[in-house]
Amino acid sequence: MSEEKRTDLESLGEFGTIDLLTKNFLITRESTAFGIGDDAAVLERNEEQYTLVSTDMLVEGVHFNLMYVPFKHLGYKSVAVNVSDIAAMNGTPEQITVSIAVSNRFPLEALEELYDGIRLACQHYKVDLVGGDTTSSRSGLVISVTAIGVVDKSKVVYRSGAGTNDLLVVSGDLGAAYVGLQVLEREKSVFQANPDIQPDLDGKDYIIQRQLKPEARMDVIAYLKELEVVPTSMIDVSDGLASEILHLCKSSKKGAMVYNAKLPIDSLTSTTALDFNLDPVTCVLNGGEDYELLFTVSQNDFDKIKGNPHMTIIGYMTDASDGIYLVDKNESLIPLSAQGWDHF
Ligand code: TPP
Repeated sequence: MSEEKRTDLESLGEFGTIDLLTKNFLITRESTAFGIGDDAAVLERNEEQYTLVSTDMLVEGVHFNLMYVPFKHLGYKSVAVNVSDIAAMNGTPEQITVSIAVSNRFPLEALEELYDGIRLACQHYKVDLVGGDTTSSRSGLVISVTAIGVVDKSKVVYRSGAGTNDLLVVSGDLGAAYVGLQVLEREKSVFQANPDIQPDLDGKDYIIQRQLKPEARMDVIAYLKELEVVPTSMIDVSDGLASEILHLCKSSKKGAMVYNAKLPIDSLTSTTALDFNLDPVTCVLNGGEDYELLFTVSQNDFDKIKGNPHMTIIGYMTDASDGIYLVDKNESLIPLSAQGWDHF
């Protein structure tokens, strides 16, 4: 590689880099129903069902800091974030493979704890561990999980199906994981000095829990099924709400109107954000790691969704030409841009 041909990864960003690296790969097999560009790949399985495949990697120093992340939680989280991608396709996870690159600075006991967490998540999400790889690392710990799932062909949900006027809905509450991370980062010197102290900070447990032990919202997939609602589009919220809304709009070729006042924020998230001089809405839009589901439903489903304690209508989809806006408390329109988590 010559010196003149260097392109800066930071200027491309995570998604620009993926687009560039994969642009020359064509889909050649009929069994590939959908390849790169959604939460999971979609593969032919039988007449009624697709197989879903998704991979996510957790890297020490990038995704976690072992000063305050217990190995058991790390194992659980590495499975949960992958199951979340299967959920985002309206699917059911069935199997995982786990690959780790590990330095010999870790004792076997630490890895046993990691796998305890993986096993707990396997039990919770009813998935089987069916393979993987173990190798050494000269630097940090890397955990790569692949999740395999199944979905009825008539029920698969892509990012691209949102229609104009569809309602924009999000599960649970947002911003907690990011604010939890701020608390853990602030307290990390305490954990470093006292390895016996576990992160469990008085009164701040909920947000700490959301950072250390996120759950994939398989329960929301079940609620939607009970309500007989099939979303028109869906994505999980890993990089921050703003980034995910932009993904849905881009894939569906739509605009959106999102109401700040409707964003679901837990009161502990708000008060702790303010303690850090952070705007809670900014934590929601740009924080990340909530692993909630963001989806669109037809206006006809309004009565089924409205008032449901597990989901909140935060706006609606518009034509692409109308743009993507946040409506603030003074009814001003602010163009939505993603300043969320980007790996480069
Ligand atoms: N630094 C540390 C030490 N810990 C953290 N939890 C973060 C930063 C915050 N963080 C790590 S990954 C991430 C965020 C906000 C975004 C989600 O991860 P990604 O791998 O992009 O998930 P994907 O979109 O691939 O599902």
